Amino acid sequence: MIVKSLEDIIGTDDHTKGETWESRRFIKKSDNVGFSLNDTIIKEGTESYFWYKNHIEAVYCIEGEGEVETLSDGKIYPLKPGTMYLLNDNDKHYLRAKTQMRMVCVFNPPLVGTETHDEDGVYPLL
Ligand code: 9YT
Repeated sequence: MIVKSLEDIIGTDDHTKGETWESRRFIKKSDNVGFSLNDTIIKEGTESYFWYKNHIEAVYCIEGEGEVETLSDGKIYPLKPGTMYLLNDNDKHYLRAKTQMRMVCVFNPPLVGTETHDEDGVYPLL
């Protein structure tokens, strides 16, 4: 069994930072369980464009408020603690944080842990 706390991760190599977010990597590809799990902060007042064309991501909001918009149809879904979205069509999307949001993110295939978005909002398949 593997047991970790947020304080074990903060400030280590498993604490990855992007322009609008930071992510604490709890479970990574090296754990060999078929998915990864992150505790992610989305900064207040930011808009991010993401496209996980190589991954399926489930996102569960546990703190804060914002919205996610799917580019294909322009639909906007409000986000608040207790709301989950699943990008099951590798959906291109905008994520907007009205206040700082905290999200639990699960990826399949699992992240190696060092991924950050390229200019297309994509994570490489590592
Ligand atoms: C919700 C979202 O996609 N945030 C960007 C960071 C990513 N989820 C990650 O690497 O944890």
